[in-house]
Amino acid sequence: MFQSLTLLALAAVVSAQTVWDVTVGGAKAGFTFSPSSTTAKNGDIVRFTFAGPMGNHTVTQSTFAAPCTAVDGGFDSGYAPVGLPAGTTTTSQEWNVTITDETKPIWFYCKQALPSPHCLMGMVGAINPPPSGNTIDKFITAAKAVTPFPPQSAGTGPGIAATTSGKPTALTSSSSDTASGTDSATGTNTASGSGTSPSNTGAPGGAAFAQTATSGGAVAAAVLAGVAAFML
Ligand SMILES: [Cu+2]
Repeated sequence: MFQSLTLLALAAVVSAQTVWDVTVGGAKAGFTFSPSSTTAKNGDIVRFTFAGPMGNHTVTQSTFAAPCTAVDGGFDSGYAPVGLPAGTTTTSQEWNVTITDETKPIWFYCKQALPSPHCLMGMVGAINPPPSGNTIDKFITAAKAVTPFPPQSAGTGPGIAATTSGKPTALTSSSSDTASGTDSATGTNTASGSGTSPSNTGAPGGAAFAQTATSGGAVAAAVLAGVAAFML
């Protein structure tokens, strides 16, 4: 146990990869991405958690000019049902976007049309939007002004300025290994609302290591020193 946590800590230190959490829908957030705007560097992961129940949303890449239309070559999570339609799993799902060009704004929306188009309710978001000009606030306003809701198609992928993890995956105990590594590296579990996943409960050490991912070289060095001491 300790050794695997140590390896995870080392991986976090070496990659310096940051995971940014965005909640998709859910009881608290409603028809929104929360937060709606994220700033992320190349190699960083934006982890979308389809929170439920209930909801059935998408994360679909669009453009500033056409907020509610899938852009050619853009990413598309596809629908991630959480308790909706009835009978589907009520387990939250997660889906990762990895940034490949931090200089380009990434605009996205939810293409769900029921009970009424989520995009027109302002269910849109951005990664690395400019602080002035085409801002996230203007994007949200533009989405709400789209009329009529355009016909929807699947994104053709793989993503513009980003790549994805494939299809959304349910947060289950059997699939927690990878997530566990990510969680330990970033310490963003509490913010994501996924605290019930097994990956969080088994690793009191994870919280300690989490700080190494965000607080810089001194702590990283301390961890390495600790590892060295452990190996002696
Ligand atoms: Cu939606």
